[in-house]
Amino acid sequence: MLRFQTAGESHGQGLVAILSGLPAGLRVDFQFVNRELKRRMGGYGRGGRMKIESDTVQFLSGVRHGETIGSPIAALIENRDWVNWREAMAVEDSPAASEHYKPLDSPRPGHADLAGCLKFNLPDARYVLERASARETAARVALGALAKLFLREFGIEVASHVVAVGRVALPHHEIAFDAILALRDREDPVLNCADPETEARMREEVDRAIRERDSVGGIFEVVAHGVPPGLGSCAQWDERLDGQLAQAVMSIQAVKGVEVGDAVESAARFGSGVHDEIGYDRGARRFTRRSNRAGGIEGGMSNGEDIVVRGHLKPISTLRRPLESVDFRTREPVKAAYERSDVCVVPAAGVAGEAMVALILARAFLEKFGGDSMGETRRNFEGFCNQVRAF
Ligand code: EPS
Repeated sequence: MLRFQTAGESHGQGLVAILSGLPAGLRVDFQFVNRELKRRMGGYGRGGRMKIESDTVQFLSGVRHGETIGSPIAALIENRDWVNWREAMAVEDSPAASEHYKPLDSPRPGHADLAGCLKFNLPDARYVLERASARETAARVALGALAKLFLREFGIEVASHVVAVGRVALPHHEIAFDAILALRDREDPVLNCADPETEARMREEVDRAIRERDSVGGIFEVVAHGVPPGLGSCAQWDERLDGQLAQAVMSIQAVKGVEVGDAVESAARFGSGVHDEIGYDRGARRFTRRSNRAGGIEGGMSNGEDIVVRGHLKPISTLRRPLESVDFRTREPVKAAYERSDVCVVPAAGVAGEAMVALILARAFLEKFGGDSMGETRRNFEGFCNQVRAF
């Protein structure tokens, strides 16, 4: 079974992650993994922190001579900002602490500050925000890159694009998969939107948030192309692929809603205008669809069409124009804390979304096809493909 966990605080020494269950014999393209980390750092509306960091991964175990060996893979990404915080984190009343470490005791509405302090019985929200921070998604992206390399061996690619920033939305959703995939090679992702005219308006929306000392959310869409039918299952609630994807994408910091296919639009339509009619291509010996409003999943199982998952992001909760809060010590009304922050993170969240979708698909793939080595997994996969062709 493919499993992973992450550890690390935003201003601690670094982030670590362990992935176990990948078969032996998968070639690891280190440049690809680091390029994925770089993509996550980019996008218009990022704050000062990203000028400090330069995320790269070190694999401490599980990879030898550029290939997986079947043992757990441990990954490390160092925090460059740690240099500024090292002393402050170690000794609370050091000179560095007074410079860098100000207790955060006016919790920000929308952030983990208040709920986390109440839960862990901590007096200072900084202890909570360190782990709640979206910095943690760097670790997920490193592991997600490995999941992508694994899926790629079976002809599956996962990519994302931004379909809305604030009030500006992509007017049509029929962006070809190749156009979404091509966004990955951009030097500067800007807002990771495949339509230049919409992207320019999205940029204006971010500028407006900056001008108004505010923040802005939006919607990213992750598309997985080349997924075989039969991943996930209708047999049990927790085996349903859409349920697993929804949890994975919802777990990304600032995501407050997850949509599979055209779920939101479909809820307002009659069934005849929603379900994807079925055809058959005798030449290719495969079932076909004229539309993909189901987002590639029916009955909790992949149906062979592109898997489409959207994450709806709330705006970042650290505001230059802070909302009302209460001081932890005096219980008097105060403005919520402000500190260095991003204004818009929708493209970065999309990269984290790709990682989560890739990890869940890789897990579902290995549940179906198994295998301790790539050769074994491939044999099992090809056997199933032959069965589907002969159906
Ligand atoms: C974050 C606050 C900012 C973001 C951070 C998430 O960090 P800092 O407080 O160091 O300026 O930049 O995101 C990342 C560091 C990252 O790598 O994505 C928050 O409060 O959640």
